[in-house]
Order: sequence, then structure tokens, then C-alpha cells
Amino acid sequence: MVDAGPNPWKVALLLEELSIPYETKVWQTAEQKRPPFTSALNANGFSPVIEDPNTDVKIFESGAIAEYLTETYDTNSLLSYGLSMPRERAEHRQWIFLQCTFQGASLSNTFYFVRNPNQDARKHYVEEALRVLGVIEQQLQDKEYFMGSKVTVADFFHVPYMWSLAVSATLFFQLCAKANDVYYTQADRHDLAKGCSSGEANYSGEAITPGSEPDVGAL
Ligand SMILES: N[C@@H](CCC(=O)N[C@@H](CS)C(=O)NCC(=O)O)C(=O)O
Repeated sequence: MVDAGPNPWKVALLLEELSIPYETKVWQTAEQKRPPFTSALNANGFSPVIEDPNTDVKIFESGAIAEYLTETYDTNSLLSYGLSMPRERAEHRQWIFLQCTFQGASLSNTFYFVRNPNQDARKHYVEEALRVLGVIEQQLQDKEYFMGSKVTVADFFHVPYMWSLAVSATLFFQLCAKANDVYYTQADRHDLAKGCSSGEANYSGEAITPGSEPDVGAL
């Protein structure tokens, strides 16, 4: 976990409630942004991360950790729902995803700008988008898809946002160039899914023109 912030506590609460023994390692925020944290634990440079010696599983992102912990250790469905209750299982997950993607993200960003009122929001978000794209690019550097040679939900989930980058091309040309390298060529080459061609058709009005990018770093 990191020295401050709510996300690691979500995992600590689950570990406590499920009576899973654990050891905690605290990292300073700056330490999380460089190896060995980024090379061994989370290339994205955030906490929480768990390492489970029982299974050798190592994962980041609190939502993914919650799913892993409940599927592996909540066998009596104390805090979650098993496969025998598909409706509750799915509905329960939607609230976890809402927390991770909307509640957590919007409150974090609100706190950030309340604490740093003079920060340029546009610059902040562009830089963060570039950073995250860099993490994705690194993950895909030596493999066809997020999980290696198998196309999965993770690939499908990332692709439509790359299309929407093309729509905002004026601001995000540089991002689009990366998206182009990482995604468009892959989708073309591997015929990722029927959905790709229909999605690309929707966004085809905005051509990506590498070489005419503004300097996003200067924004
Ligand atoms: N989406 C991530 C968010 C993780 C996150 O924001 N972690 C914070 C601690 S609460 C962190 O590591 N902050 C370090 C930083 O801001 O650089 C998750 O749910 O695990």
C-alpha cells in the first residue's frame, strides 16, 4: 500500500473481514513511480497491489483484487455472491465497478484540484492520459494482446476509447499516434472482432495524420 490514500484500505478491509492473514508493505508515493515497484509490482505506479503466496498471483487495481480475493477466499459468500446467484453476483459487481471508475476517480480528481487550485486541469489530464497510454504501450510491447496471444475482454474494453481519441484529434494527436501504433494496426492485422470494423466506421471521419501533431507536452 501507499503512505496515503483510500484505495489500499479497501483491500485491507476485505482481508480483515475474510480473516485472510496478510503482511503489509508501505511504499512512499515517489517510490511507487520507479523500479522495483513499477518493474515488479505495478507498471502503472499505484497502490494497492497484492501478492498471494498461496497461488503466486500478483495483481493491481483494487477492483480486480476484490474479485480475486472473493472468488478465491470468500467460499462461503460472506461478502459476495457465488455462481449460484448470478443476478446478485452481477449486480454486486456493478457497484464495485461504479466505485472504482466513478466514485473513486471523481472524488480523487476533486480532492486533487481542491488541494491544488492553481493547477492547470487540461495540462494535468493530458499528461495523465499520455502517462497511462505509455503504461499500456509498454504492456503490449512484446505481446499481441494484453494477456499475450489470446484476445480477451481487456482488449475489447481498451479499443473503443482509442477510437474516441481519434474524434478529439485536435487535442490528442499525439495520443492518437500512439493509439494508432498500438491498436489500429493490431486490429487490422488480427481482425480483432466484427465490432472493430463497425466501430472504426463510426469514427472514420477523423483521420489520424502522424507528423502533424501539436506538442502536447507544451500544453
Ligand atoms: N484505480 C486504482 C486507484 C489506485 C490509487 O489511486 N491509489 C493511490 C492510493 S489511494 C495511489 O497509489 N496514489 C499514488 C499517486 O497518486 O501517485 C485502484 O482502484 O486500485
